[in-house]
Order: sequence, then structure tokens, then C-alpha cells
Amino acid sequence: MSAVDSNGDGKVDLIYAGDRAGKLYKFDVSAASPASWGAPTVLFSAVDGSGTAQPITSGIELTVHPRGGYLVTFGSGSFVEQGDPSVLSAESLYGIWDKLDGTTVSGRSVLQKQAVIGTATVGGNVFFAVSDCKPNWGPGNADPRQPSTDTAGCPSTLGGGTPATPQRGWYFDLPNAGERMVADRPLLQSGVVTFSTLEPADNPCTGNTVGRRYDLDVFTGGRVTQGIIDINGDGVINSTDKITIGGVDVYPSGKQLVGGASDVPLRFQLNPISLPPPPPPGSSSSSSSGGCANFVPGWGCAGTYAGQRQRVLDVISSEFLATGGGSQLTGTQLLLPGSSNRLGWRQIFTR
Ligand SMILES: [Ca+2]
Ligand SMILES: [Ca+2]
Repeated sequence: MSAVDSNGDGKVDLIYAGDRAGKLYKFDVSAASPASWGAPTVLFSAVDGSGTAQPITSGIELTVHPRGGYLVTFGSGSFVEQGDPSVLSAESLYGIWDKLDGTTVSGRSVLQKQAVIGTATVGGNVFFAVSDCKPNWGPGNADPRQPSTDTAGCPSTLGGGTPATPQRGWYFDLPNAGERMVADRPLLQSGVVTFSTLEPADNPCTGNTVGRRYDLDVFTGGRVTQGIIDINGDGVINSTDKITIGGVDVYPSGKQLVGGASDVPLRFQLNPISLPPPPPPGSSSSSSSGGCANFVPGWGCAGTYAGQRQRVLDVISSEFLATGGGSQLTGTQLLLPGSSNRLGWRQIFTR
């Protein structure tokens, strides 16, 4: 479930929630009187490629869409009932555009498909690359994410080379049988949405459960075009942290987790940054900016610090089971996209 205060008055206006029949509901609770809220809308019904409903038991995360409305992200799958571990149904990750115009999203036929297009093993770890297709958000403004004509990053089997009719989001079918998204929620930060998936072992006593972590561009469902994983473990993210797919070097879109599966990754800053002090009350930001063109009071020169490495921890018993203990936490470097200056913020309302 995810709740939205769309007008910033401290009161929730919209609620998105899924059910075990694959229904993504939207509740409009913007009216002052609960009696006026009305019935929920089924914004989207998640079904696999064969039309079988996909249960939604994970949390939901959303962000503002560049064309207005919200992009609602979630994954499908179930791991709550006794028989769930042996269910090998096809599950998916989704990004659904709610345009807030009263329309619903009819199905995956109006979504851009993404898929794993290659894997590579580096240092004993399995990394993979996801396609780079671009959803067609329809005619309008100069959105940089135009329909893909890149058949290398978006094969023709995914629609590459043939711009699609206007779409309402993206989907990604999890590649392995039994793989599912049952984490508390996706982690969304700086345009990167991270999903943790689980692939239960047939025998729960073996502990050989696996999972995967997918780091996707939230607005395409495809791969992030900058490095975000330190795949060779040298503490630096640079052009050497690429894998070769079809003769092309690309930054990986995720990693296989052996010996367990992550829940929601935690993200924290690896190296504290020495920031200039905030400007004194009443002064203009430029007085303390030191010549920085995009000084942010209380933070510093955003342009200088954008792109700082952060660290993603895959928490839970995932990888230390396979590695036999040790630190019990396995981290990978994360490099946030560095061209966005302000990376993200949350507004806190007083009551
Ligand atoms: Ca509100
Ligand atoms: Ca590296």
C-alpha cells in the first residue's frame, strides 16, 4: 500500500493497494467526508503472459511522472501461504502510470516490456544486464525518454526499432521459475528503483534459497545507464565495472544473491562529506556559496557532491549463508546518477 498527499496539506488524498487477485486499486480519499469517498478504482490488473492473475503482496512505491500523475511501482508474487514455496508461477515487476485523468491501464499490451538480455560472472558473482527500451509516453513535451529505436539495447523482440503506440508504463517478467517479489516495498531513490526478489528452495532446510536485486530506471523499467554496482570490489565505480553482453560493455542492472534473498535494501552514505556550513539566518545563500552556482543552504554545492557513492546493503540472511558467515552483510557500492543536482527531498509538515 502507498498513500499520497497530493496537495501537501498533511492529509492523504490517494491510496494505492494491491490484492491477491492481481488488482491494483486506487482509493480517492480526498473528500473531507468519508461518505463521499466512493468505491475504489481498479487502476490495473496484473496478469502474466498467459492471462493468469498475479498476486500483489509486496508494498508499493510511487513517484511523480514527468508528464503528470504518478508512476506506481510494485512486484507480484506470494510467500505467505503454506503452499507458496512450491508455486512456480510467472511473476513480474511493474511501473504503472496513473495519469489522474480518470482512465485506467488496460493491460500489459499498453506497457513497454523489458527483459534480461545477458548475464556475466565476475569474481564468482552473477550479474546481469536488462534491456534499455524506452516507453512511449505519447505526444507532448520534450521528454528525453522517447520511444526506443536502439535495437542493441532494445531488441526487436521487445519492440526495439519500432516506436510503440502511446504506453502507460512498463513491465518486467522475472526470468526464473518461482522467482517473486515479496519484499516490503521497492526502494526508490534518485530515479533508480530497486527490487529484491526471492526464489524459495524446495526444501526449506537446505537454506539454498536465492534471490536477485534489480536496479532499474524507474521511468523505463530498463537498465540504468550509469554504473551503480562495484562489481570488482575495488571500492571505486568506474568504467571497469562493466560486463560484456553481445560484444558490448554495459553497466550491470543487478546481481544474483546466493544463499538467501534480500528484503528492502538499506542505503547509506559511505563516506561522510565535509560540507560548508549553512548560511547564517537571514543571509542569502550566495553569501556562503563560495562561488558555487547551485548552492543549497544546509547542504552545500549540490553540483559538486552529486554523484557521491553510497552503499547499498543487501540485508537479511542472504549472502552470508552462502559465504559461511563473516560480516553477515554483503554490500555493493552504489553510484547515484550525478547529473540531477538535487537528488531528492522529503518535506516534513508540522502539525
Ligand atoms: Ca492532501
Ligand atoms: Ca570497481
